[in-house]
Amino acid sequence: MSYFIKNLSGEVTKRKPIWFMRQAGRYLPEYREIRKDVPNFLSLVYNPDLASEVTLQPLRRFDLDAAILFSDILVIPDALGQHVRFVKGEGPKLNALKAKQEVDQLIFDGEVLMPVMETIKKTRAALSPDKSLIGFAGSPWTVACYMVDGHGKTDFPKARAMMVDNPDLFNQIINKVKQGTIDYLKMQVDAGVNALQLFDSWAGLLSDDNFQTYVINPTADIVAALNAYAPHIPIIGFVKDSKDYLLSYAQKTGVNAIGLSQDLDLDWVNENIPDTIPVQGNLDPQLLLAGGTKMLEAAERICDSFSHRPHIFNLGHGIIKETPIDHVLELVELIRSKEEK
Ligand code: 1CP
Repeated sequence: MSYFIKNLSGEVTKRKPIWFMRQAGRYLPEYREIRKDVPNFLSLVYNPDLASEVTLQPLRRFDLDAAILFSDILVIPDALGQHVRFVKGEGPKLNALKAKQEVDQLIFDGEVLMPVMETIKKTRAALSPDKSLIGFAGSPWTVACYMVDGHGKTDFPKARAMMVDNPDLFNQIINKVKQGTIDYLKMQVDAGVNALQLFDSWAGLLSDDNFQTYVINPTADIVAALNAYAPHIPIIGFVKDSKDYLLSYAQKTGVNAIGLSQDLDLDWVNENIPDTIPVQGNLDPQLLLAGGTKMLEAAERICDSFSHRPHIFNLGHGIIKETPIDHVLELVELIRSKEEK
């Protein structure tokens, strides 16, 4: 069993598993080289040869324990028939959902996602057995934010308004995303992923009852469905900026491990999240961008604080695209050097 899976299963190991959110992407020149020749982002995601190559790129440079499938959380609206495009410099654009008639027309078509399954098969075949392949999806709340607002880089006012003004319609969207996500993750398991991560990047916009209804409940349903289908596949839940609800999320959703965003104080985590729950994180991506002593000291503190509990080293959010590769090398070297002590 790989060190990554061991830690997700609750074991503490001498070698600390490490991978980075957004480890494939624009900070790597070899990614930019491939990206410049494809007309749009989704045509890269749906090209198994290129997507598999991009998934493997970070593992050629760095001594990482896991590769994360190169795809995006917005393939779910795409497979539901909501047109998704990525505009250069602006990010994702969708035709924002407003009317019930538009929502009624959303029907999940797994065929759209078959190229992603090819990517998983190719990548798994190319990886050595000690390296894990992580599949993923967005959580229904975070994906619904893009479907209702139509773009990112906002705090999703339309989604939050629909949640209040038209809860029936909003629930219909959440349920369609949830069911599509369950089907998609089962397909990923069949294609060969070793673990799954659910990204709830915008969970921090919700509180109290809404956090329970739109973050915890749909996540619990997804986890229950996947556990029934593939009990051996661990699931990591990453809820960003949700400190007040993190323990409740960890206990009520049934995820095997929780991803920690960088706002969480290490002592707070040890005092509030039981040691039996594996954690993943949480170096500030800004420190990786800056590099040097501050980065190394912060990384040491994370390793030391979590040395007694199952822990996977990661960032608190994705790698920033201006990050120098040397900083990533230096960080991985530090984590590896600590194992020899
Ligand atoms: O043209 C490009 O190269 C686009 C940049 C890019 C990349 C590299 C996008 C567009 N998506 C991805 C890949 C991706 N996205 C991965 C796999 C690669 C890896 O991690 O190594 C993953 C796991 C995601 C997940 C994702 N997409 C999230 C959740 C994690 C997070 O960052 O909070 C979200 C919110 C998205 C939406 C999305 N896709 C792309 C962009 C620019 C965005 C954010 C839009 C916004 O709200 O500003």
